[in-house]
Amino acid sequence: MRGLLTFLLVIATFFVSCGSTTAKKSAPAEVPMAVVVPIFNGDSAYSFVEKQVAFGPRVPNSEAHIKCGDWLEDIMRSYGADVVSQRFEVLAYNGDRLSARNIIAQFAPEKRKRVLLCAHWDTRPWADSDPDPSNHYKAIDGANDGGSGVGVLVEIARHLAYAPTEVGVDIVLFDVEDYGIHEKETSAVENSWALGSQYWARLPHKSNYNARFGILLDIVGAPDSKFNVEGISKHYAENIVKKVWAQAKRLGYGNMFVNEDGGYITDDHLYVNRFLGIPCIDIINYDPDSPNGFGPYHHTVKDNMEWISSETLKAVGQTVLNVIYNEK
Ligand code: AHN
Ligand code: ZN
Repeated sequence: MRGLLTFLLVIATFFVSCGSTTAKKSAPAEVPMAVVVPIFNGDSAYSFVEKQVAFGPRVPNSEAHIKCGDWLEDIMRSYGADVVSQRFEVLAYNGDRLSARNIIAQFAPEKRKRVLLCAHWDTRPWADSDPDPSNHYKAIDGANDGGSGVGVLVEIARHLAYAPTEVGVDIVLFDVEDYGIHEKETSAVENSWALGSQYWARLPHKSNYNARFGILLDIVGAPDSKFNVEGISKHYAENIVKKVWAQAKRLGYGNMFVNEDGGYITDDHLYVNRFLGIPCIDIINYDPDSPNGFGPYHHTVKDNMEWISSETLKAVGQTVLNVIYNEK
């Protein structure tokens, strides 16, 4: 009897200990897998800005505009995007009839969970803020205003080609953002800015298009840039501002992405929020306390490659990469 009891006890202990050992082994890991985020190359982004500027000012109806649009479609395709362009005619505030093209580069279009990244690729036809009046009707290079946001997005696309994100990504390059009312003219036309995004937000490339959130990049290339929290972004998408600013801080860019209110800018994200209801923020170098809000080069003939810093492009690009690769 005693012998049997001891035997049963030994057997029981064996099973219990086995059981617990097995349970320990198969328990799910407590620490989540770290996400591998590609390293954004600021020099590569810089070269994509340079490339755009080399076409000349990308003013709608110009040869440079057509050529740059073709290049953007080609390079996005070369990175594996499913590219669809929206071609349309639009009437500017001054009666100019413009041939416009929104370029939509879809990565993993079959995925339901999506993130929208956007920038405008056209450039302003007039340097109407230039200190020299003889420049007020000259076109600008738009290295920073236009070129920088697109340069960052092309560099992001280069990474999406070989390192897919968990969510699908749509890179939308808006046309005719910068054909708004000339500073020295008066016009009763409302909403003269951001005509391409107004078109797309009313009639997206896919019916029932949706994305969890959007990030617009505008004027993101100047050295020593500061990105305040833009008002429309905070109004419609404060949690996205927080998500993006937190990533920037983690990466050591907290001095650039500051938690200060930065005024309200009528930009492409307004219509994405208003017409599509997709919470969309604007990362834009605008400081209401500085002499003209934007930098001294803004809408002048000085908006050229001299105002582009690969360090700033890197800070913005790495931040956005970290956001999209962490999205589940
Ligand atoms: C305003 O100046 C009110 N909106 C123009 C936003 C803009 C122009 N972004 C780039 N260029
Ligand atoms: Zn502009």
